[in-house]
Amino acid sequence: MTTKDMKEKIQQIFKEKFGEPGTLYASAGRINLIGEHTDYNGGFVFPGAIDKVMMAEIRPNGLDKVRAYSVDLEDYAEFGLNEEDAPTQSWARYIFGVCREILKRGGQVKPFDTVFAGNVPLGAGLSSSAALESCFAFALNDLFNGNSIDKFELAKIGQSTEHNYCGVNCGIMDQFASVFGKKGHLMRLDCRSLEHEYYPFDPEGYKLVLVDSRVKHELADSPYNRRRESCERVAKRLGVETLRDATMEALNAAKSDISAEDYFRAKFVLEEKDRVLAVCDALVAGDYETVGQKMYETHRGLSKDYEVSCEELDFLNDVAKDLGVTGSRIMGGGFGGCTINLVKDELHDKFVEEVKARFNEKYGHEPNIYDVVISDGARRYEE
Ligand code: GAF
Repeated sequence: MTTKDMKEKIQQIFKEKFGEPGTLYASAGRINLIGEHTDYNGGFVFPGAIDKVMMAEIRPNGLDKVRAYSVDLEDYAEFGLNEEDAPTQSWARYIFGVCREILKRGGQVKPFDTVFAGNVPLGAGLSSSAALESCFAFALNDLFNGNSIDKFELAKIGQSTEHNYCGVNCGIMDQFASVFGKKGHLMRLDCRSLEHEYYPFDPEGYKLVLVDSRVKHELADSPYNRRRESCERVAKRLGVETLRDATMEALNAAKSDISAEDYFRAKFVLEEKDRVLAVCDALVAGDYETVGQKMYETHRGLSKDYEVSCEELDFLNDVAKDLGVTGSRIMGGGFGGCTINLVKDELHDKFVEEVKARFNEKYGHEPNIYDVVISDGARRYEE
């Protein structure tokens, strides 16, 4: 659905259910050019917000409960704002979690009515959940707190919602990208200090293409949390706070004390940390061949050492390589979802056609293809 159609649908349903109009807010899904599973290790990532959003219309209702309607799921929930009022529907827990995390920080939230929807594909690794959290964190800050909560804290409110209400022990990348996203720019984010630098991204002669395997990835209760535990065990063994401060020499010296599995997890993270920095230099130099080569290296590491790929994603990566695509890799947490591909303009149409046909032949359905437009993050939606 286009964002404009979605907005109209939300407004129509809000009017039917709750009467007087509220205020519209939106926040974006994200891509990540490179730097996967580095965020919770204190490393670097290179994300940007995209033109697919979660959008909500919201109005304080003067009642003692929040009334929320999900357009996409056609489901309604009501809940109070105390800890014991947690709703049962998992989608409503994202909204409840954001309210609770604001209240825990001494902020204000009063009951409200809301209708929301999204065109960020669910389970595709584009962070629809972070977009939802960031949309509500931004909105409730605007409506009830005079925007006194800074944007760093808004991103942390989304992240804590995942940890405390949704069972995903994620890093900060997705929420940060969704809150801080800037049109036409990727950002290099240091996940330890949260220092970030915007990089204009409009690679002349290339396109970014997402190929969605349609294998649904679900991070809650998934091996995602176990990957993080592996990293934390190794960091502890090496006597550092996070793997950001570890070196390959130290890891190799401790190899005999670490399980083979944990060793390969940590090895991937240390290599990925260096790859992000190499990609930043390559981007500044306009050297997209190096960017692409690093993307392939990331895919190999995520598949063989970090083991967060699946057959379909490896197949997509092989097809990209075979067709001469400059760079291709799994994007996001893994276990399904999309590959991100850096494709020369002249190869774009052939790539899309071939990847659809070959995937269809093998798996009996075509992958979804999304062209990427780097856009703004959380905002009042006034377009
Ligand atoms: C998911 C998580 F939510 C992020 O924090 C990050 O770890 C990512 O997987 C992998 O880079 O999107």
